[in-house]
Amino acid sequence: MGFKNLDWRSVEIPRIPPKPDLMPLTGGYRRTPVMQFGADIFCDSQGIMRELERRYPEPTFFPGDTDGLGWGISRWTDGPLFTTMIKLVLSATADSIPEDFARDRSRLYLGENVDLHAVARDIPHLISQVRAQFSWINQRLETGRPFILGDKPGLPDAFCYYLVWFLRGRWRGGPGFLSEFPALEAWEIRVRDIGHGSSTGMPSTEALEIAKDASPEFQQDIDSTDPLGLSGGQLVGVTPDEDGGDPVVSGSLHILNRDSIAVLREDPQVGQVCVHFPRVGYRILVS
Ligand SMILES: N[C@@H](CCC(=O)N[C@@H](CS)C(=O)NCC(=O)O)C(=O)O
Repeated sequence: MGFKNLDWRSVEIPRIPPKPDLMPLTGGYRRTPVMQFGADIFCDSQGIMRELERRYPEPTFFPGDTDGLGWGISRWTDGPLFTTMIKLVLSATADSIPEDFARDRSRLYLGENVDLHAVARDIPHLISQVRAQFSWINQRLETGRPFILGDKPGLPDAFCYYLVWFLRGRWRGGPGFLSEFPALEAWEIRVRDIGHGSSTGMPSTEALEIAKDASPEFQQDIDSTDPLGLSGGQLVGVTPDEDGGDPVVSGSLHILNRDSIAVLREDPQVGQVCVHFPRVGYRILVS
């Protein structure tokens, strides 16, 4: 939001389910963040950023003709690197965070019945893995350019920044760990200074009213060459493609292309909504 200098409304949702004012909008998707434009709901930061780039192309998330590269980097930062960091931070904080929160997040990211105390025995190894990967970001920034892609901020800065924010703020060892990387720390301040645009708080019930008063903006658009061979209007389910026990969002297929999936669904509280997901990292289920 800050890169594109946007005015937006911010709705806070509960940290763990139930999330009663989110479910009517997403149809079951429970993760954070989601973005709403009227009756269109965009799930996952990947889907959110793609839509922001489409609506607000300038300044671009892809400065210097770097299209494509940022998405590739996101599969590393949001994938294996994030999972390793989650193991490290959750197991290192297991005794100091609320039990229901620890149970929820370890099931979501590490699978059912994971023993965080057993994971904690691996902390030195986990730190070694994160350390090497953070040193790659640091090396990139040591070249003297202010941002990861060069002179202007772009998608990789956002995808790397939240990891640094997470380590610094959620793990007692974070500040000491990060102090090994001065170029990264200087970049961290530059990205922090970009800020979040201008946001005003909004009650979650107002988000439901907005969806109810709006209609989905998008026409049906199905790629006929898609490998799954699906048709518009077909009943499908969509769920994150990891074993986190995430619920399946069901609806009629409305958009299907290389990068996006969207389903239309009806909800008694908000009427018809269109729920959008990125393609990569999500699985479509057909009954
Ligand atoms: N790939 C997703 C991951 C989202 C994710 O796992 N977010 C965490 C934020 S802590 C979450 O949703 N945790 C569970 C929750 O908020 O209920 C994205 O980039 O948006």
